[in-house]
Amino acid sequence: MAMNQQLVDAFNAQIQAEFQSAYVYLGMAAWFTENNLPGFAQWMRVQWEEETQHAMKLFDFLHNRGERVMLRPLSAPGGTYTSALDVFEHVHQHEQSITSSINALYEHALNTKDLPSQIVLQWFINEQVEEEALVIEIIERLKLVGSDGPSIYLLDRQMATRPSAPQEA
Ligand code: OFO
Repeated sequence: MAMNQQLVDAFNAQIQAEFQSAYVYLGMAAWFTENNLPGFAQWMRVQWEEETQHAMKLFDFLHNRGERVMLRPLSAPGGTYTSALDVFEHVHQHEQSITSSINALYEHALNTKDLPSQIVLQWFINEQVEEEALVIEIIERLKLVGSDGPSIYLLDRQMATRPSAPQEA
């Protein structure tokens, strides 16, 4: 069954938002590399991969529904941060805005009674809960270690152990 055109447009906007997230996190990976925190940089590269997979999940969904993917331009990610904590506070804000856009998209799918869209978006709703919780946990750890060099070093080594994004997003 064909999708409502406004819903298709909103999916395309979400594809852009997911690619934009990937780009923002890649910018943060560069910042961490430049600031001698390779473990955090690795964590951000995995996040970049995950966001790309999120975009592709929506991309494939539109195609499977016989709809058109319309890729939109991305903007340059911000690039100046004052600390690892500052970076993760930006991540938290960013994820909160993504959560709002996913929730709005889900409401749109409900209003148009599009059941397959509702199902694919339920996966994203759960994912956002997990992502926000993970980011808050990192923020709390960063607050705990403060500016203690040896603790930041250990945390950086721990961040490096984040496994690559699973292929099945
Ligand atoms: Fe960071 O989350 Fe995508 O959806």
